[in-house]
Amino acid sequence: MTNKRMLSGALIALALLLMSGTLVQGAEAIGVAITNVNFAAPSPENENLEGEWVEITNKDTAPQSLTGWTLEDEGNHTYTFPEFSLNAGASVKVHTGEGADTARDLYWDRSTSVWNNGGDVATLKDASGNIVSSYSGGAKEE
Ligand SMILES: [Ca+2]
Repeated sequence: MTNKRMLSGALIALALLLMSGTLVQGAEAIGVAITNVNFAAPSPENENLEGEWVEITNKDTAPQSLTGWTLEDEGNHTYTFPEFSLNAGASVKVHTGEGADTARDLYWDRSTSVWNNGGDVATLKDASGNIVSSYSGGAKEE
């Protein structure tokens, strides 16, 4: 093996090392995503706000703390997660209305709708304000 070949081999090894480092760093955030939404609760919407929700799923193999994470709409309504851990493979729904929080259901405790039935974007951010996932939905096809 020539010195030149050894050098290029070393560079490739270094590049692979850097790439895998990037993947590991981002893995925590990649595992959690908004997987479904229901922006339109049954009418009259403000009396059925438990039916308006955003579903978040942890696709990772380890539990993920969502404590201090936020969920926002396009109109800057912001829900901040309480102390909460989402188990590996589990989903949780964030309901707009009032209720008692459980492992599968969290409640924003609002008395008015957040998500626009005609189309809205839900954005999930971690406790540092980094965007983890966003989901566009609600627009009805005519
Ligand atoms: Ca709505």
